[in-house]
Amino acid sequence: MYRLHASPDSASMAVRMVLLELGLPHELRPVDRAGGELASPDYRALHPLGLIPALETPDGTMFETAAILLWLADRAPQSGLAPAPDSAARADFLKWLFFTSTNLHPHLLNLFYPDRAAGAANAGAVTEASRARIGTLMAALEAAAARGPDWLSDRRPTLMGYYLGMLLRWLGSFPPGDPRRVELTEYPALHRVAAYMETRPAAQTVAADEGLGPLPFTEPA
Ligand SMILES: N[C@@H](CCC(=O)N[C@@H](CS)C(=O)NCC(=O)O)C(=O)O
Repeated sequence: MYRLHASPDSASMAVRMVLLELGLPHELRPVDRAGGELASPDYRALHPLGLIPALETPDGTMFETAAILLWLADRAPQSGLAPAPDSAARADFLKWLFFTSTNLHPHLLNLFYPDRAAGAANAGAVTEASRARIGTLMAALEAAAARGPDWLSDRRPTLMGYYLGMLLRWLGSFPPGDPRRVELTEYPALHRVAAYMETRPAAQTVAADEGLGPLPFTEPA
């Protein structure tokens, strides 16, 4: 049995969707963010930085969203959520998974917490720099998606589809006119992937439970 430490509309969303997609029994453990639980010694024992998600597994506690997703997919090779370690597509898949987790995800977090990178006085500069970088990253990801790789399909579920769907949701969640906002319609291949992924029962279940709206990836509520 897995135990997922989670909070609505946070990075636990992708892990939760993949657990559901794989039909893996799991228990949700809501984190009391407002109550300061992330800073508590008990939570820091699960995640040294006090971040969501953390997943308790029979092999120990895991953190880092991409690592958790990859670990889950690798343990269910029949699911096809990710190319198997010995498949020809693995190299391409891995490089784009790490590209996403080490570039897009952190720059996106800078848009939400711009004071953390260089202090409150530099928050504006951090926001501007990260938003510009996100434009470059999105263009590269769009080109990768447009090549139609099996690991980022608009016809079947993939690990990358869930991970990117979540990140695209957040990029599209800023109000119209907000310079941080990303218009997903400007990235048609990624839009097609997100539009397919949000129809998956796993995505719909989490969206309903976490109040993310009927189109959680392409039209964030
Ligand atoms: N690199 C981490 C980032 C996790 C992360 O930043 N989680 C956010 C929620 S989406 C969080 O816990 N924020 C609470 C905080 O920063 O205080 C991962 O991929 O798991």
